[in-house]
Amino acid sequence: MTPIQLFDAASSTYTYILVDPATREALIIDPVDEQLQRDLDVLRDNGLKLLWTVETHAHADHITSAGLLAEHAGAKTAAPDGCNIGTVAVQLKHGDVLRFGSQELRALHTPGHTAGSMSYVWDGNVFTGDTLLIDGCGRTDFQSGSATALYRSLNEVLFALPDDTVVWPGHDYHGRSNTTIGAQKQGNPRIAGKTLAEFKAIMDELNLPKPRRIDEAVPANLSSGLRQDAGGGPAAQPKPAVGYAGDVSAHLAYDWWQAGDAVLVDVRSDAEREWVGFVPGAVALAWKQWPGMAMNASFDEGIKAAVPPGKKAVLLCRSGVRSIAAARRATELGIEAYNILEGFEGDPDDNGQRGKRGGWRLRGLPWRQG
Ligand SMILES: N[C@@H](CCC(=O)N[C@@H](CS)C(=O)NCC(=O)O)C(=O)O
Ligand SMILES: [Fe+2]
Repeated sequence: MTPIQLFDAASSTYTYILVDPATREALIIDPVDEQLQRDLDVLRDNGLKLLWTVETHAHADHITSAGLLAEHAGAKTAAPDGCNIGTVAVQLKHGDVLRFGSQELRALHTPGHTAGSMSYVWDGNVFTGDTLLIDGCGRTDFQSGSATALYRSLNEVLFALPDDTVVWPGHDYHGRSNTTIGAQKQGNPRIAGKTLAEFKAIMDELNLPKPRRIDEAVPANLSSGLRQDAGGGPAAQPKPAVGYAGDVSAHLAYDWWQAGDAVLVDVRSDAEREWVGFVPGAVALAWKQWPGMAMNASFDEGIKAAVPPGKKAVLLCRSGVRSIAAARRATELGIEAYNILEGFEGDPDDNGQRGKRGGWRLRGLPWRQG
């Protein structure tokens, strides 16, 4: 079987969608935030249900859309255990298997580009991230990189796969799509036939410029690409957004609601409203339900019934992420839908605790508990 290979030209990143043909269940490897809409379109056009997002490592050159895909498509997130991506549902160890339909994706720990980097084997294919590139390999000069570890991962892990295994790299900077293990064993100019000392010398002399977006990308990728820009008082104007009407502060949303211009829709789960607190008078319409956080199949019907023509919808969730997904969906249904910034509980502070940095509750707007 062959994966769907997608390309982000700005970072030369390949994203892969793997499909189980019988069930249409799918998995995505290394999705890029700026390509979220493209990837959602591919999923919809092919009738796919996304079960997993998988990272090969914490990227330095682009931001993942894993967190957003979890919100928009209901996928679960997975990443290598050694990459410090604390937000994922599953921390993968060497040999772990992810299942979609009757398909299996097997994780191989291949450190070197970064200490946590993994490659993934699926049905005669291997997705090598930045461990093995076509006639190249990932750099080892930052982010816990090690030429010695990479030499071992290439020779002992990847080159131990059958020669006809198709190699799908994490990047290509010259427009090439794939190669095979046999071809790279034979002809990869950095590694084929090289001693460890020769390989280390080659890697030492690469002198590549630092990736342009490294300072922004690495921290964002450690939380699955979900960046929360907290702070800022009551905003007077909605901020324009892509795919929905805009972002509004909690105060502006409250003013519109009180004036009768907007319907306030709380898209958190029943459990969150019950235990954390709720806004009296808001429409309760979960985007996903606990336990399991499965998508609410009656969201479309519920939002159409809740928001009469001519009124705006202002959508509230815990932190302002699910409400973006819900606002995009409501927009597709023809509703003028806004996301409420910071959500009910706000952003985590330096101790990872919510409730102390922004949010409906902290900003003094009405709510109740129990
Ligand atoms: N120029 C690119 C970065 C290119 C780069 O450093 N790529 C990394 C992967 S994240 C690499 O390992 N490159 C190996 C190579 O080019 O040989 C950018 O600014 O984003
Ligand atoms: Fe990389």
